[in-house]
Amino acid sequence: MAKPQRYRFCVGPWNFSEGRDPYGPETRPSQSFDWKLSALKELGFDAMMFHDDDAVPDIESKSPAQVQKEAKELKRRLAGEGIAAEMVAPRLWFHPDTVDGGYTSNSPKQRRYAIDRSKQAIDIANVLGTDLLVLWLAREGTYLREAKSGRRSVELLVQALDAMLAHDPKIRLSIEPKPNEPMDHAYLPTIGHALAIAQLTSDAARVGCLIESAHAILAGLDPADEIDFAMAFGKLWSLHLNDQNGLKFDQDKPFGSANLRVAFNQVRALERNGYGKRGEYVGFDVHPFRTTKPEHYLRHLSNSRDTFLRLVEKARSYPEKQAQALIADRNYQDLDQLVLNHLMGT
Ligand code: GLO
Ligand code: MG
Repeated sequence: MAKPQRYRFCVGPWNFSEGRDPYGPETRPSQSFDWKLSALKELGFDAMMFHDDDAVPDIESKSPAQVQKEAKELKRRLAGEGIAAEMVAPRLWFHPDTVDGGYTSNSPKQRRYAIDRSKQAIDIANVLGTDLLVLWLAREGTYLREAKSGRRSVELLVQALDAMLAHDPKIRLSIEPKPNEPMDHAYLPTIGHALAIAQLTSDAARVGCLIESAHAILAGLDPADEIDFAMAFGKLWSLHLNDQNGLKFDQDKPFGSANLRVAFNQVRALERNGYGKRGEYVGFDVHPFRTTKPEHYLRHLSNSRDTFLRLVEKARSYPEKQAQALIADRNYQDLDQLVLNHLMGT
């Protein structure tokens, strides 16, 4: 039998967040990058995920030479701590030139900005020793249908992806779809859309995806099915596990917090597809609840990992034979209860 997978974990600096929401300010002090890095290490996580401006703060005001220099310094720091960089993601939703989206902006100048910034993020990824560029296409959509052409937007997205693929023959692009927020509708709302657009690019083999549990749930989909779908194509290169209580704002709750059974099924899907065997990390895109006190700053991270590992045990001890007998008998009634009993530990 194949050896069971030992998972490796990562989070990003933005997951140590301060509690600000559209209705109120921070509830915890912000922490320095050094603090976050040592917290991540203390927790026993293996890697950090980076936005381009997490890697090089105030990136917009710095020359390409300065950006390279600071990326190299960061690489040395990470190597010294034994922490890997899992991916780099261009932050294409903050700058004034991305107010109408990045790659699908109606302004040619703004589209150029988005592509140039993405190429620079690829250069940073190279310095940090990762071949993974994550694209959360935050504002690639519309607030109103008539503002952009959906067809033209697909073409613009393909042009942008092609420009990134041409910039570096080794880089892999991992699209992180989300159906809404901040936009009314996004152009690539699901994994199916991400993998379909890959086929229109100049090198489909280097365009894959990142699944975030909450984003799948916001699209009305089961994240476990999204995992199976992406992995049937060999295209799940990164993962943002978290949880989401239905069709609300993006909640980024701890993994398993809203629906333990949905979390269990995601872990089962990862296990049956061998996630991690090709070096993929399990990321948690989770945030502390706004009420979380500073002294409990890290609990959402350790709790998410604990739940994940408990569910790995549950997936490995699942009564497969009994389940198969019930499936053969089309006794889904008792199959349902078998799963609940297994999760409840009876
Ligand atoms: C927001 C996204 C966001 C991305 C991150 C990395 O909904 O989940 O947190 O994962 O910017 O690209
Ligand atoms: Mg995410």
